[in-house]
Amino acid sequence: MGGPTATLEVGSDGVAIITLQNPPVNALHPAVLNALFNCLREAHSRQDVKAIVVTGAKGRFSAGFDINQFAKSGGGGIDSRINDNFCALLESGPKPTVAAVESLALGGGLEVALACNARLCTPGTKLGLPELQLGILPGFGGTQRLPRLVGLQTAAQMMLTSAPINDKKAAKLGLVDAVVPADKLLPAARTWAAEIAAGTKPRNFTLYRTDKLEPLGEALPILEFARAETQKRAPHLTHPLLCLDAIRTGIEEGGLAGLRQESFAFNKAASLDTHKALVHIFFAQRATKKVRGITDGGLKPRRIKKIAVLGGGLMGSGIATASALAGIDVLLKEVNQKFLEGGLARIKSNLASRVKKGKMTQEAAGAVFARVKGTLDYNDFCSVDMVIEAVIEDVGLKQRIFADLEKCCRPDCILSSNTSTIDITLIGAKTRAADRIVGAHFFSPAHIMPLLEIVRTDKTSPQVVLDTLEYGSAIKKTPVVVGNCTGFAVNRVFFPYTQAACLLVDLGLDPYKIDMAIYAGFGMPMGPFRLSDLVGADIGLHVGKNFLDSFPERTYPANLIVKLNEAKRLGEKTGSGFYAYDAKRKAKPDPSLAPIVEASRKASGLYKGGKGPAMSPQDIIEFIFFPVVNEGCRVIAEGIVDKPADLDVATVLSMGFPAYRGGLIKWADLIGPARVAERLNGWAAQFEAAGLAGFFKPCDYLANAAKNGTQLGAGVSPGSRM
Ligand code: 3H9
Repeated sequence: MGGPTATLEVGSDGVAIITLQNPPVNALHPAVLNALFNCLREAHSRQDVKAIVVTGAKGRFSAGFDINQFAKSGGGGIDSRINDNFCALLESGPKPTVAAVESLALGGGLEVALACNARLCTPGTKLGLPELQLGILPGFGGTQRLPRLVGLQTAAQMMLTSAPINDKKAAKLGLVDAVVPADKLLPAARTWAAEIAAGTKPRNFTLYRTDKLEPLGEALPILEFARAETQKRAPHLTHPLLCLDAIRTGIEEGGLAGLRQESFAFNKAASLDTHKALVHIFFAQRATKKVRGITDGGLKPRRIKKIAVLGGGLMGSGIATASALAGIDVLLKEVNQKFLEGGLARIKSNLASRVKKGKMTQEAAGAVFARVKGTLDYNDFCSVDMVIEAVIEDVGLKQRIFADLEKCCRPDCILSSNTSTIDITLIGAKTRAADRIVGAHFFSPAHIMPLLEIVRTDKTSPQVVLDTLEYGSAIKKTPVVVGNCTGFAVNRVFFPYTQAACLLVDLGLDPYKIDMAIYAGFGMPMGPFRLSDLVGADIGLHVGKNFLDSFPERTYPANLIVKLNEAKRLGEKTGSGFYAYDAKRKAKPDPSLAPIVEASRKASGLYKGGKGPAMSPQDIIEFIFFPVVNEGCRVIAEGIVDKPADLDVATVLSMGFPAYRGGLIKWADLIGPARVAERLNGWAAQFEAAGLAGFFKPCDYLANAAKNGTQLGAGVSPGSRM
């Protein structure tokens, strides 16, 4: 079993089989590409070979270029000596080539197949060019060959969305020539290749085809429309436009000119921070499931087959929905029949909405719903592997529930709480089951939001953390293991977010201008005030109080949220908050907010009149996010996250921090810790007299990175404090 390579085997039928070998996904490591090139040269030169089949080892064709190479290059672009001559040899060498594609052909993997003279695939195969997801574009001719096989409109859409298509669609579009069962794939590909060699099947040279391309008069408007839409949808991104440039050159000047433009565009995209950020997130997301002391020992996860959810409210019903969708049996417990029916109805409605969106059939939704059983007592709790408590945030109530659970569940049952604010240790204080108690913090709506914070205490057993990780993956969440502290990781890191925004308003800035800077200028899904309206000002006040109690030295007591509560403007749910909401919940700036803003400014004592300090959108972004970075650094230093990259994933998947900025800590590293610390120190000095220096002062972890020129993301957590 050597390293990454490609091997050549010539059969008695004169067909050479070249196998890409780099399991598990046969990523195209430079060694694989060089071996592919050498195999092709040998096959083309051998007298006993009349045709060539390219396939992948161990049931998978290829997931594309080896993304580790991008990470290794530090994002400065991959080695320009990467051998891409194999494409020309595949397409136009002396012998015909056929790709035998099993299971997946993505990115460079699909590009290898596109360069072959024909393609066969197995049922269930996924084919796509997802490079844009990594901040680059297809670099092995995909921008030229895909449009020539499936038409410009479809190809542009496949590249711009990064979404793969299945075998059926691929066959319909002409992307593959036939779909063949896995056990017949190689024999069928051999025959196909031999027939091309014999002249009984045509040999297609995709790069030189034009029959599938829309006429120029249609093609250019398609590209212009795609460009306008892309700029509207992703105004911060350059690489999709570079991809469209390469496609356009090919359409206007031919495939060879298109290849040259593709190469230029690829190198340009690979040099941008967006690429570094997205590659970082790709690996960081997969690494959240690898936790020191949990997954690196000999422990084996136990499968969670049945759970009980306590509370059928918005969170409980969402958790039950996600679990039932993953094939897990669910017991939903409520305190009375009316609440139970309400909870079950919410689950039904969650499933109905999936049916409406075409994500599942009515029949499948019925089968999922049948996995959920309602109950008003603990009688069946001895049959469950895990309980998730999702009742109101009342410590006394939760303690009573956990004491009951200890009595009626099996001794190996995991007892978890979905609390977002209460100390997990406190919740289990009235039990002797501390080793089985863990936080399972979902984000609303729980059946849709992809993140699951798994909160371990200093007593939670590694086995319980491992099982909960497994459960998180099973229900298709990205699980991130965090320590037990106020706000855990996500809420803790984001507490200065709204507070800094409120501080800016108290200084005289317009709240809508602030929201615009964060939304349109930075790329968050919404600004802090729109978010506050979505969450509810009452919840904001409650959570803010928690932080004030826990971290009084660095909390800005946001008057604005207090005043909104006094005015009963709680946000979307009351029809007004920072914004006014119409019947369709569309937000509009609201002039009647002015007296509340005025009252808050007066109470703060910070307002000096006029429109406040002159600040550019970038200043606003830094004023709001640098304190968030600072708190993120404390979370890393305290070992609340297993590794800094976990915080990047958590901020992307919870608050919608743009993935193309790499998540909170990667973003700060790309800016440079020294600059972040310098600005924070500046504000700390500026606001010292107002007693707000603590809100800005860089923590030791950040200050040290700034001083030593190290990266925040490079810091290894000293082990969870829990
Ligand atoms: C490209 O091709 C550029 C070219 O056009 C031009 C270049 C000049 N490389 O996701 P999983 C690893 S760019 C290296 O957990 P799944 C992955 O990290 C590439 N490693 O499994 C993981 O490792 P570990 C364009 C890769 O079944 C393991 O494989 N292609 C690559 O849920 C299993 O992965 C893409 O963007 C790779 N290309 O999903 C495809 N792919 O076990 C990206 C995977 O150590 N990949 N790994 O954590 C995917 O979308 C999914 O991984 C895939 C499998 C669907 C393939």
